[in-house]
Amino acid sequence: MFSGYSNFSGGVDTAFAIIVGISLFFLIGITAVIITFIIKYNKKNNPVASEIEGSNKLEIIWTVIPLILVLFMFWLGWSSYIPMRKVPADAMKIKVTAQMWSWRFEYPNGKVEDTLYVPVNKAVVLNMVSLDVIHSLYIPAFRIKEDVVPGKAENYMWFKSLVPGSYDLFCAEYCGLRHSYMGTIVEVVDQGSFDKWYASAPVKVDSSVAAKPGFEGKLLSEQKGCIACHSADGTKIVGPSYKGIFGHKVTVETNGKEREIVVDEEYIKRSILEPEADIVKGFPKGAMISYKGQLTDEEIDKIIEYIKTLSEEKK
Ligand code: HEC
Ligand SMILES: [Cu+2]
Repeated sequence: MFSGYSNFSGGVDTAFAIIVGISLFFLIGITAVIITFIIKYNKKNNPVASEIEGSNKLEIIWTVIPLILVLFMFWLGWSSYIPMRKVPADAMKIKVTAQMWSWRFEYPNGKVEDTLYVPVNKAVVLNMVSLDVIHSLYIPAFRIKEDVVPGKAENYMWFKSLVPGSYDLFCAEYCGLRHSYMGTIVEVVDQGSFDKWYASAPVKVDSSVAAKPGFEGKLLSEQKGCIACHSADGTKIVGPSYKGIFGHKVTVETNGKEREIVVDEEYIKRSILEPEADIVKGFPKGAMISYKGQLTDEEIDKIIEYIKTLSEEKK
């Protein structure tokens, strides 16, 4: 009935249109009956109340027909849902990591991106994990959505895109303060461009930029999603800004007691690995999760170097 942008859009749109059609039919039909009865049985047209006996025939009709209709609607949904759970064996596997408030896509060759690149007309399966709360990956144009439940082993969905272009990808599960920022793009490209992109170096870095101190730490902050909560310009988002903290005093709560501490390498490292150890005054406990196992010591050092550069101009 419809074609659309993915192999599933047709089935979903058809089911939607048919169900809306049936609902409209009954909305109009029932309204018409109500109006007819209001006119037919009002005081003027029907001064003496009429007693109407029940009718078995009518009751059977209005039970059986809707029963068949709802079973038909169920079948419509079910038959377009089942193929969504059957992943073709040759589907390209992409690992998706959801985190407050970003998406990360990892390809079989190790390439990592925050935009989902897929070749047109090729089956793609997204194997999804969440590092914190429940997120939900939603691509409206493809008519697919699947929750990403933390701790659940198998969150997956698959699709085949049909038309090259850029499509919105959203998080459809309210997941906190910056939930609305948790969106990105699906880029559907032809196989040739995809192969070229796939073979290119994972991160394109201009060496003159890379040489600047803190550059790699900045990149890591973006890739790991720290920037969702920590700004570099003094703005308070969910956590304190990185700007000007290094070498300065901060009031934290440790084991329920307030104390002042100077921000140094050790403190930053502890803040990243054990965010619950020292809670910065005025910020919520438990908002930041531990990055133990997600960042190597070397990467933490790079982030520290980056945070240091944000304090230099202040001194
Ligand atoms: C979900 C939001 C969130 C994310 C993501 C997040 N943090 Fe935090 N962070 C916080 C909050 C809230 C605090 C303040 C409470 C506390 O100390 O635990 C904090 C505190 C900190 C502090 C101490 C800051 C200070 O002023 O003393 C550092 C350093 C830090 N985070 C680094 C990081 C790094 C590096 C990452 C990424 C690897 C990261 N954070 C990701 C929310 C977040
Ligand atoms: Cu989310």
